[in-house]
Amino acid sequence: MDDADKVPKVGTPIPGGVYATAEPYPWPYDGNLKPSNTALIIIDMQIDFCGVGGYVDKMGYDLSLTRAPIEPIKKLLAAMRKGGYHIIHTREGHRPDLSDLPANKRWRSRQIGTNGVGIGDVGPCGRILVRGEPGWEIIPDLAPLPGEVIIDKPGKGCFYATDLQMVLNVRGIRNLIITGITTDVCVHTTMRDANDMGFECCLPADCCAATDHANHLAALSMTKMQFGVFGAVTTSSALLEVIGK
Ligand code: C5J
Repeated sequence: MDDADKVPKVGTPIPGGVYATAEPYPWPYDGNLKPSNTALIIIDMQIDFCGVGGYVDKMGYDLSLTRAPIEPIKKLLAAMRKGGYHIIHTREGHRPDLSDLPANKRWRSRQIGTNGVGIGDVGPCGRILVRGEPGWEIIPDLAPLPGEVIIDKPGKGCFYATDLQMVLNVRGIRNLIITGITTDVCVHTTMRDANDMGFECCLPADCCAATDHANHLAALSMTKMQFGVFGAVTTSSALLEVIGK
């Protein structure tokens, strides 16, 4: 046997480890998956992104796309709550006085919104993406329970201008199961930042969605490059196999 034979094959699971089937490697990389070090992050499942009359609806996108992950997330959330995992919800939104809304973000949103209505303006669900308005609320199907962490963010990534990193560190969380909408925007920005900070991330493909399905698929595909450049891609059923039903 020469030295090359002694090196474990790339991606070989560690005996006794706990892994979910995932691509391009069984997740997490070291099989260290347990409730105390793992969080489910549910990103921006707000009426503005997946409800009738919300921001995404006003922009004219197909709501069935951003609503598709609701049921898979619901199932995963129930199992992870039961298993005692950390649950973290996020909401994108701005202060009512719009002091945290960059002018270019507002301008762009007004170009695509119906009749020039954009972020901060009044739509069918109240002022679009403004904290405290009906459209900014998380949908009832995925409403946070008392005691679950909610991160309010003014941008796309969940770390920028929030205390998420501190919350994760204080709780000793290392693994992040990242779900929500949209795959190519808030989900990916968060996964990229988390990966740079050393968190071990996975995306359950059926638990996220984009306003354009091709972008969703591309975001999943780019995650898997370079043997998981940002982490791994899995499914809710693969996670439920190891987390419990
Ligand atoms: C977007 C988000 N797409 N939650 N926000 O503007 O992805």
